Amino acid sequence: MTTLWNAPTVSARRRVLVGTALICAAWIAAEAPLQAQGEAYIKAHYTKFDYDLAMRDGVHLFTSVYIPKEAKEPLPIMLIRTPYSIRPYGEDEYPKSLGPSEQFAREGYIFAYQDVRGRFHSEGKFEEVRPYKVHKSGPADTDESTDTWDTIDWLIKNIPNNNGKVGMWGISYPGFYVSEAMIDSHPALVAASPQAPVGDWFLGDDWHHNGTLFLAHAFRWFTANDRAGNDMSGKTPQKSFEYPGPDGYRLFLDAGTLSNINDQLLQGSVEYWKEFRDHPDYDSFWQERNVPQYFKNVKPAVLNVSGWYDAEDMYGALATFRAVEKDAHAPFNALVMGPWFHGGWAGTDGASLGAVTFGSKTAEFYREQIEFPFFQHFLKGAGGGVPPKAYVFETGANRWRKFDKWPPATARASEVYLREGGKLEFDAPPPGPAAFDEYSSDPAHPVPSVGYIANTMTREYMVDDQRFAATRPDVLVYQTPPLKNDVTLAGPIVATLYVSTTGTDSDFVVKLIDVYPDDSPDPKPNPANLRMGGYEQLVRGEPFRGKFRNSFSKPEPFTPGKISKIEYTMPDVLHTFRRGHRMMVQVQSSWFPLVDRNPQTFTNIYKAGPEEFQKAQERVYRYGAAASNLKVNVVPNP
Ligand code: PG9
Repeated sequence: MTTLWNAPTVSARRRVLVGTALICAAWIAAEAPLQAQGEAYIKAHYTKFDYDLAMRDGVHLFTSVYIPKEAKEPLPIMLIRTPYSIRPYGEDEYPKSLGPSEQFAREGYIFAYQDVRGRFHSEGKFEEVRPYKVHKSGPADTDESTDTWDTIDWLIKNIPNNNGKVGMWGISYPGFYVSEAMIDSHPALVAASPQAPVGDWFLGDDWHHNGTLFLAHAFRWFTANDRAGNDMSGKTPQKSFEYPGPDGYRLFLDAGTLSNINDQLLQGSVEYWKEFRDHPDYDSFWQERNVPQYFKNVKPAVLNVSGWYDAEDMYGALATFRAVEKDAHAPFNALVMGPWFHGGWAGTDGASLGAVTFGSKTAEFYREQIEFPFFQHFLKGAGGGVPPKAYVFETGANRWRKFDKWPPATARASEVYLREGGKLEFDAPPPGPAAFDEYSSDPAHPVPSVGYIANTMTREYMVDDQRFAATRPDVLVYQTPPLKNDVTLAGPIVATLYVSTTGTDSDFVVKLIDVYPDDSPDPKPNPANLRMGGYEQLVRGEPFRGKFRNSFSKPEPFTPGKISKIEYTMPDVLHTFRRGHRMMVQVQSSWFPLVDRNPQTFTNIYKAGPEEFQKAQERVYRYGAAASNLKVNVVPNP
């Protein structure tokens, strides 16, 4: 047995000893493995070394390396790069856990944690989702891909007893850094797991979905993480916004316009708000931050992970999987989707979300049977083999499915149509005459995004009961009769709407819902007083900003009263509507405060004044030439 008590040879600028144990931000908790060993275990089995690693342009990145005290063989290195602080700082301070889950420390991997450029103890200038530089003129030209390359190069040359293989993992923002590492990657990076990585900040991740602003989420995240005056020493907790009360709907509605939210609530303290305001369309600023376009000749094995109910970066996970698949160079590329909220696969047992239960501890299963074996296989040549192309949890039926293609090869394209009398049918409506349903959309009374009081985007909103919305006059409801057989949908859902509006811009929100039978049992015990009979579980919901219907880069006003087609792709599902359940679709023009309000006037909404917010009469058409529908893939049941 080799004893690794000696410090590795240090060619980094200096070793540093700083700080004490520190902060615990709510969003980081999601990443902490549930069954962490505890600080005492880590301290007993690992020795910590701190380095300032010089990048090619001379900027130093702060890196803590944890080395097992005993090892039987050369070991792989697990690297994570984060903007959220690699606390605790100081070589005598140890965290409660290391790696993606407790198995990794028990197995005895080497771990390297790094503050990215410009964050906490690292030098340089931080840039949100720093774009990859396609053309580099010299060593001064760095990006996250080069910073990772330089880090890995130093680690494998200087950390003793490593086996020359590096694995990377990270959830959300750290997932973005894994994606960047996969571009022009260092040859030692052999296994990469981008977990809910940012893929595109305008089309579907975090701040924007199809051009709408995810207001409640952006407001909370920026105030907690990137606001003037935030403490970057890593010694004290960062201060998030002090909400005056629990009611975000009231807070944001009373503030009125987005400019007021910036001026009055944020008091201009979030510098990034300027980017929102100056780039209201999908211009080159956002386009160069689209990460998946850069995946060319990907070399590491890739495990893409996210949750069906990941409200933040499910788009990025699916887009990353598809781009690596299309590139077709990676030695391995697989997709894992479970019934999880953002990061729930790392921080919970995955047995339930909100009112919905999944029949087993799905996240534990993932950590033990999918994630750990993946890294064992590619970093140590050990374990029981690799996961299939798609290892995906089928919600509704509550079982794991394995497919060798995603969406599954057996999936058959089908359409489900909005029909007269609130019906939802697999048969198209008759050719004519023109038929539609209509509602009045009033920005002064937007449809709430949840049926309870909350001041931020909630973890469970993506499975919440939609009965509160179904009863509103500004929400259209279409549903099937109780199903005679199970219906399983797999893959993306394309919403095709034929609409007209009396305004010049409007949002449309499409929600696909699983309606439970009236006799569905309530949980026992039932402390939250859930009523599951007739529960309307959101399966997938996405908004679309109408002015982008022909191009995200060149918005166009609606011609009042003229029928226009809106077509957009909603993120994938694997969901079974059980026999006796109904399929339901709801259509509405606001989803507040999850999504900012559309003034229903063609304008730059970030600068819009109160006078531009006006009521509009919306029509959704449902006849031959204008047959609004959802395009789905139906999978035969085994
Ligand atoms: N979804 C969060 C995020 C990612 C990237 C940038 C900013 C925020 C996160 O949970 O990290």
